[in-house]
Amino acid sequence: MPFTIDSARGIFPKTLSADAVPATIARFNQLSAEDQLAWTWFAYLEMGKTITVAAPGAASMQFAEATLNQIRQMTFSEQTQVMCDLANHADTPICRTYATWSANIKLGFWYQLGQWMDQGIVAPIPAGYQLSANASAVLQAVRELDQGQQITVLRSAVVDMGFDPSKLGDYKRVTEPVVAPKEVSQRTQVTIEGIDNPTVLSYMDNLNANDFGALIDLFAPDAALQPPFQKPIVGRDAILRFFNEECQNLKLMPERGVAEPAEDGYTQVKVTGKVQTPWFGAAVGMNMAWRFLLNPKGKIFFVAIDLLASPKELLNLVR
Ligand code: ECH
Ligand code: GLY
Ligand code: GLY
Repeated sequence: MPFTIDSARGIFPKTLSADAVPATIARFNQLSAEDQLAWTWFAYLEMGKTITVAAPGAASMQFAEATLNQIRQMTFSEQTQVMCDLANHADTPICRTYATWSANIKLGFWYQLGQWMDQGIVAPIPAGYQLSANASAVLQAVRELDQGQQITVLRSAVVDMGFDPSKLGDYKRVTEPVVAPKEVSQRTQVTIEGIDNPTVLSYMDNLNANDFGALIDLFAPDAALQPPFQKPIVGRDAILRFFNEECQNLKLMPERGVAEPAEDGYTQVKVTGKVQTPWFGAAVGMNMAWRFLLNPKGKIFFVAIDLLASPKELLNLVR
């Protein structure tokens, strides 16, 4: 039987992804809006003791600027209301605007609010705020995660706030402009122990070079890409849009891998290594796996990107 996207998702089933991340997010989502905001504040402060956010590029701020200035003019109680509305997914103009933004713009927006909270320009979390017992337990849970897992929980807390985009109807997505691919002279080439497959190597190099045009050419027309803890994104148009909107300036540092024949002339490849996000740079190396299924023409039919349960998983290349 030929591969389907559904059956492809099951390649390398012994890969252990960080299930603690969706589990922690589910517990976070059960908290009240007040607790969610305070929880995020405490988690962010604690994380800040060991890692600092690299200042986001100016580009992401300009799209949120009007909303940020609007919030800046408000009274503390109005500001607190806006932040609670965002956590509550309320139907308000600001929550609707927020829903149109790309993940990176949402992160930049909260990064700015966090700085303003620090400076006393935006309503702080009240001094002496007592987290509920549940929220304290979720804070303890996040302390036990590795840094890559912690920033994944925080990212998802931010991305899921605001009005539900699927209820917006027709709308224009607000995203940062696409960066130009790196000059050929600025490009780097990965080497992966155990892997010489040209498609896999080009995937890494083109993503590192922000060359999404060359990258998408490596995919079959009916391909799918599955980001960590998400459903597959299906078809080249949707995958290219995802690359343009969410994948600029990532740094992929694959280390080792295994390639072997699969059914019907397909090839399955598993690679493990580290990934850095521009938000934290070299301060956080996320432990990742890529599980590729290449069709007989050598095009990517499926690739899953997994956040691994532990560094030990970097050495797990078994089927
Ligand atoms: C404050 C209190 C009030 C409430 C809130 C606050 C602000 C919170 C802030 C949080 C900032 C969080 C940040 C998180 C960034 C995380 C980034 C991550 C990136 C992961 C990327 C990966 C990429 C993998 C991929 C690969 C591929 O091969 C294909 C593409 C792709 C405190 C004010 C809310 C400010 C900045 C986790 C893993 C490798 C799948 C993308
Ligand atoms: N964390 C996966 C992504 O950047 O979409
Ligand atoms: N969406 C890009 C990043 O989080 O690194």
